[in-house]
Amino acid sequence: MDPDRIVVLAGGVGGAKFVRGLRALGRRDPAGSPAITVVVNTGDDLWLAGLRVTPDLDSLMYALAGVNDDERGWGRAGESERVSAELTAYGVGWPWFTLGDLDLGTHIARSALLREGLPLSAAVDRLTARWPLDVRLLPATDDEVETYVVTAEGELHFEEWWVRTRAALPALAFRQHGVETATAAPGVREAILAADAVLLAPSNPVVSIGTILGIPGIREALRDTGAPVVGLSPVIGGAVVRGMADACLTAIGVATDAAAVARHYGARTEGGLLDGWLVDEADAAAVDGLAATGIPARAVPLWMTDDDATAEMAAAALRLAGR
Ligand code: FO1
Repeated sequence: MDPDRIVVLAGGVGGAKFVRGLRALGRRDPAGSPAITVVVNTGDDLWLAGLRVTPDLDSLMYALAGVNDDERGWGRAGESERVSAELTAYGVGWPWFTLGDLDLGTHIARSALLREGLPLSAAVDRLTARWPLDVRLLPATDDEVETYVVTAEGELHFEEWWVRTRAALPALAFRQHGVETATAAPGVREAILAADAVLLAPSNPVVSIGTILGIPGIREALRDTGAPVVGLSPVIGGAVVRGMADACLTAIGVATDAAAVARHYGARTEGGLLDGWLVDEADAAAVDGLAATGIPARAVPLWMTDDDATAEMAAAALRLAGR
């Protein structure tokens, strides 16, 4: 039978771990190894030191290539920072946003391809061709749609809010600059409509998954696809697994709670997104309530401690999707 066509909506750090586990699942059964397409958040992207930097696409590319810095969750393993020190000495870029030497190789290559006139999705194909990822990465859009955070001190690019202030400045709102005129990247809608299953990775529901959903055409494709849509909670036991997703959830009035995030995405039968939702065993008590609101749920271990654990989560999500 055709391998399943699975589409994952994902951000960077959590998304990378999840997709690596989903890929590992396929390797267990090569006969049925799924064809995986990841629609990746591009709202964190920015021009810095004259280069186009795409954090979430890079986290996924590096993690799937096995060249990522596993501790930090971003950037390259074995990195050095000689050029970054020079940029800081010249006062170019952000001294608090480190662009490592190997990482700069990626940003220079991408910027060169973009300057040749390639759209971002074509540049991603060129960069990822260097490694056998076994996974297709698609930017959510080829247009520059950047997330800005409205704070009492004015609007900051997401990366400035996230990295320089460590999300300490309360986010009053999130704005996607340029989203009104953006379109989904080539292949995104088609992949969602042709999918056998669509998974929402345990990424930040506001600035990663939410940003993808905000790109015109993507939410409609999710409504129209014949594929079941199943999400995995990024919140375990009332706390986010990593990062500052709770600061983002609070900003949009959503409780940092596995069931609250599911309700935020909404039941597909009620016009929302979800045909199913996975919570961690710590949140098993939420399962019945979610079913009562039209969201079938299961409680399974959701800690992505390694590829095997993550593969089990992915298998549970596909089972819930009725694969
Ligand atoms: N995160 C940090 O906390 N400090 C940094 O200096 C930093 C630099 C950086 C450079 C390139 C890149 O692609 C990502 C980088 N990140 C850094 C991580 C980034 O904030 C995250 O990958 C996402 O944007 C949030 O999920």
